[in-house]
Amino acid sequence: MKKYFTTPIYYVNDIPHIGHAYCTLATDTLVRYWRKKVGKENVFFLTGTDENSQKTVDAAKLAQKPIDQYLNEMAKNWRTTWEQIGIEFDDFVRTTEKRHVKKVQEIFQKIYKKGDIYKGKYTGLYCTGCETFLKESDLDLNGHCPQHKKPPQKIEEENYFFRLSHYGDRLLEIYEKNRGFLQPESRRNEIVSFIKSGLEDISISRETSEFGITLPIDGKHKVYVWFDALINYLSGLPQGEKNEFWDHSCHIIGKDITRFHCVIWPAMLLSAEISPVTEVFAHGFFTIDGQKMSKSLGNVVSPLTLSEKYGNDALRIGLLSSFEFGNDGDFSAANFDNFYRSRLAGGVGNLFNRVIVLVNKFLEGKKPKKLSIENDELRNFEQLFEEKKIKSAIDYFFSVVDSANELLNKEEPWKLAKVDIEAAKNVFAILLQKLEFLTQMAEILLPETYPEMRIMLGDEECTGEAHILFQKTDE
Ligand code: ME8
Repeated sequence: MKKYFTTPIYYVNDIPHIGHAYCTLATDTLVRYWRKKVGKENVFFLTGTDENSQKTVDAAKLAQKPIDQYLNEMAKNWRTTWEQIGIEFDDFVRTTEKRHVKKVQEIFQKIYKKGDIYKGKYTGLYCTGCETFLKESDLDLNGHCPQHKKPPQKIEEENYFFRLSHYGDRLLEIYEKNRGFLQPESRRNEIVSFIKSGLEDISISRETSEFGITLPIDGKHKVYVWFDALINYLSGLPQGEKNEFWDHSCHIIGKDITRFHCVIWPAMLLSAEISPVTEVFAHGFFTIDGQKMSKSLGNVVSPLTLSEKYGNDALRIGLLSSFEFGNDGDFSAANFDNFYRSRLAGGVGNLFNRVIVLVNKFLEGKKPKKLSIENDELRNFEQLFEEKKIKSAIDYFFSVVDSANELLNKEEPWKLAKVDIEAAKNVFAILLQKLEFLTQMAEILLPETYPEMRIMLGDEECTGEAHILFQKTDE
């Protein structure tokens, strides 16, 4: 079985914040689940950067840097941030790379030959924040883009268009045949009714762009950033659509970019006669203390700040346990800190330390007879992962931590060992079994703590040395 996972390729006009980290960590966690299940070589994980957009050009000007230098620095920043927080991608694609430019031109030519690209005049309202044209009806009461709170630019230019309007029925057929094409279900319903309301052709080139991939049929035009960016999913996979991974693709994205991924992208693929993507999962957005994360509010949180203070595993599991994958939610520094203290340091860390210290003390580290793990327990966890219910899988993990801590407090094996060593051994056997189970789940949920848990659990015969898994942080 093969699995191909992707994240959005992020704009490089700014550095990563925890919204981007949330999506990338969620994808990395799903990837880890599948790597463990079907083998590392059967999973391909792609991420990268979206560089050919007007906002990048503007950001480079603001930073007073030549565009190439700016792009190289920013792409490196994104890549190393992901490496620092423990993301294990198989490839990182940049839309300024040759392999990408070549693929965009190839796909463009295919769609052009099919007769799905034509030249026309366009008058419209362009928002550089969204990198898309907006309709009058999309604007707020002030005539501003509702997301970016800025007036869009009025643009009149000659553009090339893609005949998206021809693909409504075939897109609906995809939704009909493949129930899982877009998840969660609520997003699917939104997009299906959007398609049913009738699709318009879209502009896919810009005459005025200063930067980007030149149209192979007209040197004056640059390929529109979204038409260009979506193709990363093919250019970043060796041999693109010919790679067997392609037929097992899953795009993880935020709900803000579903129309691009679930209407335009499959239509482009249909036109280029490439089989459509298998699955798209659109996750929700979170606010910070109830407010939208934005530079102007000054509440943007860097994933590196959290990982430096609490560690990569805390960042991962803390973000992913805040709300169910697919829903919207909120993030607050106070809740995060509380989660670290009570669930990680006080919960998992304390449990491992207590059990191993006790077994080392009362049984001289010799493991009592091994109890095997119930298959049902593992299957529950796997089921949640297959449904991408990451938060529920984390809750399940902590329910095992809690039940182990309760058992420890109830049975008090340190007292029992003094009066009935056989009874104490039984309690320790159950506790060690629970620790083993938690360690297996931690390989996916807490990948940097996992090796330390293994060391504490020791080998078949004996436990290892006890130590603190989650250090106390400064106030
Ligand atoms: O849209 N909560 O890139 P982008 C959760 N380049 N997730 C959030 C978030 C928040 N508050 N803010 C951002 C682009 N995200 C295009 C993509 S793909 C072919 C091109 C996440 O840098 C979420 O996953 O604006 C969202 O979809 C993504 O960042 C947008 O990143």
